Amino acid sequence: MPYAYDTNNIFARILRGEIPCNKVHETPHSLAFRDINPQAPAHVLVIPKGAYVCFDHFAAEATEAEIVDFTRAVGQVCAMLGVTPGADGAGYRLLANSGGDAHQEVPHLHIHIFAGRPLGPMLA
Ligand code: IU
Repeated sequence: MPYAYDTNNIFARILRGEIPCNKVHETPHSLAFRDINPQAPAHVLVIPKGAYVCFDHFAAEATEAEIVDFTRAVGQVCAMLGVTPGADGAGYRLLANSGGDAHQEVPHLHIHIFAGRPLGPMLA
């Protein structure tokens, strides 16, 4: 089944500049900004600029340039936040809710980066 992308979802509107965001990083194919309802001291969302609903949509249809750019952007944000794993115990968690069972609220692919405190064991 083809993916139906809602061009009026909130992240599409952020990408069009219709709604402001607290930008952390931008690359040719990706944008990173602070989550408005942070669940950790550092909580950043990284989104592709392309119109992809969820992770499997992106994995199936994004160009290799988009995939490389997006992957690198996530890593760059982790480095910018100073949370890459090291001897000090720093680290981060990546999460991409996709679809109803995962409680995806915004139908534009976004990777959550959580960091800045011990995050505890993985939730099911
Ligand atoms: P989810 O993975 O789709 O459930 O997460 C959506 C996230 O988008 C959630 O953490 C919201 O706080 C966040 N968010 C935002 O940062 N800015 C917004 O304008 C809206 C939601 I609406």
